[in-house]
Amino acid sequence: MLQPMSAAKPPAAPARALDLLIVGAGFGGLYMLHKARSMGLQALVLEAAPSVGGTWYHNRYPGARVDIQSMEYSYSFDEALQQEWRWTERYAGQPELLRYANHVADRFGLRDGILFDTRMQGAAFDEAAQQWVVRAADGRQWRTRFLVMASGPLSSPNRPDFPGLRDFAGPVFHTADWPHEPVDFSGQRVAVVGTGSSAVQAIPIIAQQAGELTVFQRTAAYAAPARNAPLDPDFEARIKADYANFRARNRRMHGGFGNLLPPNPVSALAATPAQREAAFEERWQVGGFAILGAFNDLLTSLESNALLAEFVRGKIRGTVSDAATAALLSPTHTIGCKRLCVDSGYYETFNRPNVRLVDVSQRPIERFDARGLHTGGRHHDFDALVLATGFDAMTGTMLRLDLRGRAGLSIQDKWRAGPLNYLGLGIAGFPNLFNIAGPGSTSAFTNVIVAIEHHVDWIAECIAHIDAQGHGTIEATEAAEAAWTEHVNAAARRTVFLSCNSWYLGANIPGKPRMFMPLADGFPRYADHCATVARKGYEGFVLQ
Ligand code: N01
Repeated sequence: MLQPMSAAKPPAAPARALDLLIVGAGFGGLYMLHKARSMGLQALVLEAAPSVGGTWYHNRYPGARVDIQSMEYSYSFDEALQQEWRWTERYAGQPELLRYANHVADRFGLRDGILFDTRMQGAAFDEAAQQWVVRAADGRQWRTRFLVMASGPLSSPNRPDFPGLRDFAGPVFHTADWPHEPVDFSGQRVAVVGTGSSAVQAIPIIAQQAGELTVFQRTAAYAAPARNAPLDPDFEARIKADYANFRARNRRMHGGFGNLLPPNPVSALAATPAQREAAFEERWQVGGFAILGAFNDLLTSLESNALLAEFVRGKIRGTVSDAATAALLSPTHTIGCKRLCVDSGYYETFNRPNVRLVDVSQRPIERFDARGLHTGGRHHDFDALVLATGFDAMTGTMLRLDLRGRAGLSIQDKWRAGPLNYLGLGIAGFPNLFNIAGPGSTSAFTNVIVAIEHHVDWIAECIAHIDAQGHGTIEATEAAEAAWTEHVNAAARRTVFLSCNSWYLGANIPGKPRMFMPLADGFPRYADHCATVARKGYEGFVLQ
């Protein structure tokens, strides 16, 4: 239901009218800008940071690296780009990914369409003019027909409200907001809070530098070895010889990647123990997410999932020499329910004499003071603190905005019970607003560049259709939105993803409504669904 509120009156003096205003100059915003320009549309990007790259601009903590192979985690929209760009490693590190984003911005002449250091503060839909009026934090404003949120599903760092944290005398870093100057932990006592994907990558590197490292773990993490290596030139040449088809095959994969080693189409329960062990071991040696494809039901059957979980716990026991530490590092939840981490020497790091693990699962961090923190009846002293505590994922960035749709409906009211949307792309009450890789789409479960390219292409086609038909607005219906929300929930119920507390569910943020946010239905099915909607004249949307 639309809830009329005291409508924020749209400001009267628009600086200029755009076809498209895009929020964010990460991989989503860059491609959206390029696409819009190729269609002759007037587009502008607002970017809060001083440069492009989004996630890869901010997440520059030690060890930051993509967990999908570089040859797959890259744009496919331009043949010359994908042929000419050379990755140096199997899994690109953050500096290389940032160079790639900068290369794309330069290659396609995108910088003059981006306002850097410009944080969007809010936007209101002017119903009479059928335009969005978008405000930046510095007071500048723009009128635009379409508003595209390319602000990323993981772009608002989660900083837990630990009592006394402000009293801590040393430096405090967050993995998602890492300084641009080198951080030197040499000889220092460092504490890391959190053991998700960011921590799992940072911990082995920090441990090599720090005098002492203490890791505060609330939930143990499953990590599969990345087996990162310099990119094999023969492998690269093989893929590039047939890159378009390689990309097309990936778009038919559940996660938009992995066609080199497709999932085994057999249930783990149909295999003998020896066959299972062999299949797990083979994929463990390949590394990365390959292990989740060892059988076809590891993320849908709790029984099959438990077999893989035990296999990985066996690896942890075989790696970590101290039995008590190995036990603490061994997760008990379903594997893959929180995103599987991909590591380079994570468990091995706990064999180092300068690394300690502190369990805060039963007795949480109580308070900080100038010297460190207090938990479990004892004080831990350290010189520097790293928060690897993740993100207010999928909705955090949108909910920090003063975003108002029809009749002044705020996004906070609209999403009070969770991020209602249709196809992940549109929101009833918020006409002409599109969301790239947000809740309700397969974003979090997909090679995100595949997800981004798909969304950008769909949005571009949709705008072309609207313009060709002479319409002014497109808006999801509440009925379509309700049906889509049920579709997203039903897809999650067919998996193991509801069996643990994860950011997919909003469970990592105190007070956040519990709603399973990404679509666990697989990218090909989702893309087919979006294509069908378009083919049927944008069924579920109202075009006026
Ligand atoms: O964040 P997380 P992340 N007290 O939410 C703990 C992507 N990514 O930045 O599990 C104590 O996973 C929290 O504990 P718990 C990827 O999609 C990709 O690591 O909530 N601990 C958890 O251990 C990933 O899933 C890459 O019990 C607290 C940790 O902090 C997503 O980003 C690399 C706490 C947060 O883990 C997020 O990953 C990095 C508290 N109050 C990230 N609050 C690659 O491509 C939170 N924690 C490889």
